[in-house]
Amino acid sequence: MSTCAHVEPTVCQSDKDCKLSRICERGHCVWATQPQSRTTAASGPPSVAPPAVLAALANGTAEPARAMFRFGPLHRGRSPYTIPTKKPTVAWTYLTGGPITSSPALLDDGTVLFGSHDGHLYAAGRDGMLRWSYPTTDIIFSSPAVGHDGTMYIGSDDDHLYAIGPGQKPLWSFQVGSCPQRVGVGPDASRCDVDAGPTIGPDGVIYTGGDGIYAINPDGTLRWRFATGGHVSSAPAVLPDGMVVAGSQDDLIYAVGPDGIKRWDFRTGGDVESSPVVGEDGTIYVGSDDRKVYALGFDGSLRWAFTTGADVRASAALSPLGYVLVGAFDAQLYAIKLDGTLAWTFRTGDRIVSSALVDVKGAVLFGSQDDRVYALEADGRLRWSVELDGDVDSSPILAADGTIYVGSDDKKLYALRAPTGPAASAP
Ligand SMILES: [Ca+2]
Ligand SMILES: [Ca+2]
Ligand SMILES: [Ca+2]
Repeated sequence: MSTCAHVEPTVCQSDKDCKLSRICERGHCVWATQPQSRTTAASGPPSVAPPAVLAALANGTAEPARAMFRFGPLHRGRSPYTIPTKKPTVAWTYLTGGPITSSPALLDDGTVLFGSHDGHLYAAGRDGMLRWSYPTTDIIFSSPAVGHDGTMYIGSDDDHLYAIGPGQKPLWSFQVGSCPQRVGVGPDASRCDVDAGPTIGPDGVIYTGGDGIYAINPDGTLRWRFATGGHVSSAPAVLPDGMVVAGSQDDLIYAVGPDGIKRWDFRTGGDVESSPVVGEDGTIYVGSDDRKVYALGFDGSLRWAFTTGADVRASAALSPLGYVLVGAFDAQLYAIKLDGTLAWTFRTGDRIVSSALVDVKGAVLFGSQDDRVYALEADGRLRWSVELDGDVDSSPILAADGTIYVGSDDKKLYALRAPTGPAASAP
C-alpha cells in the first residue's frame, strides 16, 4: 500500500503520499486545519412532517423492495450488517468492458448485480462467476433495483428503463422522454439518460429521472411525468405519504405529490446531482454543486445549509448515531450533526463521488477517486483502507457475510472479504 511505503513521511507530492488524514502542503505532509465550513441557520419555527408520516418514518415502514441505490426509498444508506473490523483482501474481481460507477445490488441467493459503462447489466455469483448479462445500447450509470417479486430494474443512457424478470426474462422497457438523439455524448444525447436510481416506492411504483421526474407503474406504463428545467440524475427519494423528492441540473430540489403535482421546490446555487435522504422527522438532506449540504423541512423550508469545500455530488448516509455522512469534491468525508454543525471530517486523497454506507454501529464505508475504499469508525478514525486500480465512484454495498462489493473505473467489480471470514465480532 502506497501510504505505508514511505520511509520519509514528511515528503510528498500529493495528498495520497501522506498517512492517515494528513494532506500534502508544499511538499510536506501536514494535518489539515479545520475545513472551511460554515452553517447557515434558517429563522422561524422548524417544519415537521404530519403525524401519520412521522409515525411511518419512526417505525421504519414496510419497504417491500429487496434492493436499490441507498437501500430503500428513504435513501438512508444504512446497512443491517457490520463492516469488517479487519482489513479485507480482494476475494475476486470481475472485469467488464467499461468503468463501473453504479452501485451493486444483491439478490436473495447472493448473486450480485452491477451495471457497467460497457452498457451491460451483469449478474455474478458469490464465487465471482458470471451468471448472465443483459445488454442495453449505451452507458449504464444507474444502479440496479430489485422489487419485492424479484423483478430487476436498470436504467441506461439509451434513455430506457428496463425491467427484467426472474430467469432473466425481459419484461418491458420504458423510453424516458423523446430526446431526438438517444445515444452518445453531449447535452442533446444526455438529457433523457436514465441515470437516476431507480427508486422503488413502498407501493411498488418505480421512480427515476431523465428530462424530468418519472413515476412508472410496475407493468411498465407511465404513471406520471413531472417536467423539470434540467436533467434529473438524482435518484428520487419517496416518503411514506408518497411525496417524491429529487434534484435537477436546473439547480432546484423538487417535491412532487403522489398525484404528480408539485408541492414545492427549493433553489440551490448549482446542479443537484446528490440524491435526497429523509430523516426520522421528515427532514430532507441533499447536496449541491454549490458546495452546500441542505437540510429542508417537510414543507421545503430551509433548516440549515452546511458549506463544504467543493461540489457535493455524493448522497448522504444517515447514521444511527445522528450524523449526516457525505463526501465532497474537496476529498473530505463530512459528519454533520442534525443541527447542522460539524462533528468531524476525514480527508482522502482525491474527490469523493461515492455515497457512503453506514452500518448498524455507525461505522462508515465509502470510496474515493484516490482509488481507495475506506472504512471509518463511527468517530471518524480510520479503521482500514484498501487500494483498487482506479477511481472508486461506485457506492459500496455489504452482504450479510461481511463481503463488500464495489465497482471501479478500472472496469472491475470487486468482492472484498476479511481474511478470517465473516466479519463482525465487536472490537
Ligand atoms: Ca441518452
Ligand atoms: Ca445547473
Ligand atoms: Ca484516481
